Amino acid sequence: MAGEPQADCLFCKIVAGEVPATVVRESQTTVAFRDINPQAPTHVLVIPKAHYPDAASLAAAEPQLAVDLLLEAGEVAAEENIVADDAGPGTGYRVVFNTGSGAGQTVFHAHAHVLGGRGFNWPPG
Ligand code: IU
Repeated sequence: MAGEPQADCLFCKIVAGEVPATVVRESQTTVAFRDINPQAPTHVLVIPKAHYPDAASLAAAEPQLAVDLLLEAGEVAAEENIVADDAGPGTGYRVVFNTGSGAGQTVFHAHAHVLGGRGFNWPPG
């Protein structure tokens, strides 16, 4: 059934506590943890507890959960002091949903990368 845990999914195992992760935030519907291979001083993954293979299928099935994910990404950025605004020296941050292997997706459980703490180029590589 859509959203149910998948036995072979690494991120479902992190949600279940079967695989360790450095969790920085948890809500009723989401978990945020540090990426094991960080690409920036702050590199946190925000995932829905429910299993969907990518961001689009998540948004189509449970729009409010997709909103929860984005709100949590913003909370992570605030906690990590990477929000650039008049109130602080943050660097600004990037929220990335790699979708499909050609775009760099390697784990097929929806996740937002929250990256910050350094400058970024555009277009992305
Ligand atoms: P991607 O967008 O699917 O490529 O992102 C998957 C991320 O999951 C990637 O940045 C990995 O470093 C990260 N990751 C992790 O944090 N913990 C793990 O045990 C594994 C991958 I495997």
